[in-house]
Amino acid sequence: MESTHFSRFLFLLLAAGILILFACANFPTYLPPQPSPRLSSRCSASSSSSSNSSACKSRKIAGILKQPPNPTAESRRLRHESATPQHPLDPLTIQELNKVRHVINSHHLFKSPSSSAVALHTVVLEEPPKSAVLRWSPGDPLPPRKAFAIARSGGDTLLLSVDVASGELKADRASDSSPSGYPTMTVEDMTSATWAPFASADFNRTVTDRGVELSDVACLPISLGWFGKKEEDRRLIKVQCYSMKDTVNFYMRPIEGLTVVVDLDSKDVIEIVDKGRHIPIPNAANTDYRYSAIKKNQRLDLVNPISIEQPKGPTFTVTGDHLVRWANWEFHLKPDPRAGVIVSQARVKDPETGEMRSVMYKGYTSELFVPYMDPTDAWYFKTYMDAGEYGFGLNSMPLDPLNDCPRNAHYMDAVFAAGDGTPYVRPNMVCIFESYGGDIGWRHSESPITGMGIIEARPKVTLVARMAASVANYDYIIDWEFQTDGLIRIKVGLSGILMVKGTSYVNKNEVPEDENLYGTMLSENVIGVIHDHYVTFYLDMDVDGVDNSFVNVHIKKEETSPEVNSPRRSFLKAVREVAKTEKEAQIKFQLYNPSEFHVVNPGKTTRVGNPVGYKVVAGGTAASLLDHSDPPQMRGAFTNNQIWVTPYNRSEEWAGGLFAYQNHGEENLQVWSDRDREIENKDIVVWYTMGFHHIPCQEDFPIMPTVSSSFDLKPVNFFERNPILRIPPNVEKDLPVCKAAASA
Ligand SMILES: *[C@@H]1O[C@H](CO)[C@@H](O)[C@H](O)[C@H]1NC(C)=O
Ligand SMILES: *[C@@H]1O[C@H](CO)[C@@H](O)[C@H](O)[C@H]1NC(C)=O
Ligand SMILES: *[C@@H]1O[C@H](CO)[C@@H](O)[C@H](O)[C@H]1NC(C)=O
Ligand SMILES: [Cu+2]
Repeated sequence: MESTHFSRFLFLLLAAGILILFACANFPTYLPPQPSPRLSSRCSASSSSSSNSSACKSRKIAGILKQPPNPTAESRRLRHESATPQHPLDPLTIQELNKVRHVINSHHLFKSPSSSAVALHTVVLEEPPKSAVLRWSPGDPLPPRKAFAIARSGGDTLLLSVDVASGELKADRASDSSPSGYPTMTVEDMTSATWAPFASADFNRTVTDRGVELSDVACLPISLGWFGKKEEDRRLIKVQCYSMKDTVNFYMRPIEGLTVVVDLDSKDVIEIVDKGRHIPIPNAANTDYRYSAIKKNQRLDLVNPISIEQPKGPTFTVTGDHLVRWANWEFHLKPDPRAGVIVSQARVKDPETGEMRSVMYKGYTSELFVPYMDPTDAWYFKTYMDAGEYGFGLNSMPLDPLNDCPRNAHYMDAVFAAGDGTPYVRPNMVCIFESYGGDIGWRHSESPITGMGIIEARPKVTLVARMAASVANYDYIIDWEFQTDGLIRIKVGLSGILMVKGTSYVNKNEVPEDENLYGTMLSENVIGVIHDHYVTFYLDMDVDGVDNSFVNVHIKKEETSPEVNSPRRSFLKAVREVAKTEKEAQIKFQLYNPSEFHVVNPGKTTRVGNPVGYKVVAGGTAASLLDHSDPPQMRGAFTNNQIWVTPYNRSEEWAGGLFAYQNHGEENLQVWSDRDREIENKDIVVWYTMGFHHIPCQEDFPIMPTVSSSFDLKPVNFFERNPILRIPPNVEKDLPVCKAAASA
């Protein structure tokens, strides 16, 4: 019985880690598009009166792939094992990670016979200095390859820099630079934490007293933030458990009020609190979300199958696994265990000169902050930082072809290091695809009054790079979408499963008027607790060069002056104010005192004299309303403004601090920005926070339909004119005829 329990549960957790590493091979390996002419004509309109859906399908696959679409696990492994870096920013390869692991393990710092094995919380490329990357061009030798690692050994946290070629290792004690906090948990930390409670007879007894068989218990590792003395000087975690009897969706069956405090280093159970004995465990009915579990006669077939066809194959190429070129864009894309994905050196082609012009040096999800709004014992500490505490990339699972990404997608694997430094492959972590949702790129038609008969319209096709993280219950989808008109849209989708609270109530009408549920009744005995989500992006903008300025373009009402002699009493004008120092760029959005936020290159102007720029355009968002002295908000202080601008500094990458875990809030974006350094005509970094207030509703049960929001980086006087003026319209003859099988 025990072994069933552990194996079932281990699978859930290690799905995040090691077990499936080489096991998931059912996906195509990408190669640059070289459509075979013979095959591609089979489904083109001119000769395809006999085409049918299967003809389209076989052609399309042939257009994307040169190699068989299903590499074996073995061929995937061999490909990664022989990979060599091609670009200064390419992630560490399997060979490099093995070398680094060997250097660390054989270093005298970690070889003391008494010390327990060193745990590696991070092993990633230490990116070369920005100037070296900017100087590099294809064909040049790569700058020296280095690894940055965070190691814990004997209770100390060390920052390591390892030169891959020479094996030279430099170490710094983390406490010298960061007063508090611990590194991102390893997958092994999370796994061992969920095992730890079972070492306690008291825990076992409490669970069985609640009527749950030990073989049905699934536990989650919950970061506990920092609230004072209790969370200081030792690395801790709180473990809460669920019943997975009769459902895979154990999140809907909380053993409410049971919290086990575990020491993450020793794995000792420190405290067991059970304040929920009177609360029943919610029923399993209607909680399963798997299609295979839906009875055949209850399945909903609402829409016909759909996909997009690319008769000439995809337009993009991926060189050396990470350099993406599409239409007028070029950028470097790589998975990262903490950030998820990192987009670097995004450059767009100027249609007038053909020159590739720099837009952004580096962009990624720097931190997430998810505070729950329930101050009671089993909930107050739930104030997650999913990147710094859990690893946004570590928790990104393989994408599901056809459903997570369309059929024309290319997949990129991640190579990460486990807690002992062993490299592993996370297949299909990122997908890249061209997207056409039927939108319009630009259009105009002339009314018949003119007699001109003009109708001009262009389709909008974009390129999307996508990842999806499943941080325990919750799923985050991050899209970087590039448009041919120069716009970059960064989109966040929330889906997955709510973290719910058990209650003895089965209906709202039983709840006394003065009782606060801290959320919404979603089902019998289930409350969806109110919470926020904040996602903070690091955007090192290099608009047409490294030195940029941040301009607040105030939109102000002006009263018409009498000299103008106009019947109008007021109008709007744009007042440009260049931010000289960081504090002038701490931005809170205001609907009745609006601004545009431009990043300009003051050294470059257009033909008619405007500074070239990109603007940050907010989408739907939310601001944190928590008290600034509330401990979670002190740690999450990077959400105190929606936009910040800091001078580029290699040590300032993670908005919640390098060591976000149990950090006291003394090292984060707020603290850096309050130094009020100069930012005018300098290499600057823009930080944008997108927020959501989430008041759960019944539709979120048992799994949430995706909610999304986005923001844009949009060219503003960057180009001399509409950069896609000269693109062609779609015409029927270029497109395949794919009839539904039934009507063929
Ligand atoms: C559809 O195309 C396939 C492949 O070309 C062919 O084998 C099949 O007979 C066609 N079916 C119909 C209904 O045309
Ligand atoms: C608690 O239960 C688990 C699972 O049945 C078992 O493996 C473990 O030994 C038990 N712990 C104690 C202290 O009895
Ligand atoms: C760079 O950042 C670190 C960490 O915030 C800080 O100690 C250092 O003073 C910064 N350097 C400059 C030049 O601002
Ligand atoms: Cu939510």
